[in-house]
Amino acid sequence: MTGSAIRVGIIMGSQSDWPTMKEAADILDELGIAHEVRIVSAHRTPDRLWSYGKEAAGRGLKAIIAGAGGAAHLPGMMASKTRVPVIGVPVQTRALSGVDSLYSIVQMPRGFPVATMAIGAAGAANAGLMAAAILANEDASLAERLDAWREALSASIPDAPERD
Ligand code: RP5
Repeated sequence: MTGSAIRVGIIMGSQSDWPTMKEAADILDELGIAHEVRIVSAHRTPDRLWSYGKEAAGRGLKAIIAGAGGAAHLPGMMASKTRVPVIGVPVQTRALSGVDSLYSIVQMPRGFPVATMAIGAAGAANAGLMAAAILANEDASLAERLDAWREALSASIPDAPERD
């Protein structure tokens, strides 16, 4: 979803992160939250990272979802450049299963927090929901949609497991 009132930025270090980060975009689509999706790499495009962070608040972004894998400095570097809340998604890697990504993102020094999600697809989906929760504080209509989304999820859980 794109448009003039973009409220959430989804950024990722590489095209290879997209299958994971799509989970966040799908949640934002489901909840009707205008967002943009960009490749911004801490290592490969540092100038792009800097200008994105510098302009984020002025552009009206309310949350930034940042996903990266391996030496995943993107969320932390973005948090250092903007006061817009940054939600970090550790992308699952082949070599170390995403533990490297998680540790790179979660261990921020005092002063520059990153809200770190779980490794992989569940973390990306939860990042979308976390951004929605932040926005819902100031948006009654979105709050209703988010409550309904949560109720539907609860209703989809059976009382007991199927036994074979
Ligand atoms: C990181 O390196 C990206 O976030 C990605 O998860 C990882 C591997 O990137 P590619 O080599 O697949 O482009 O910067």
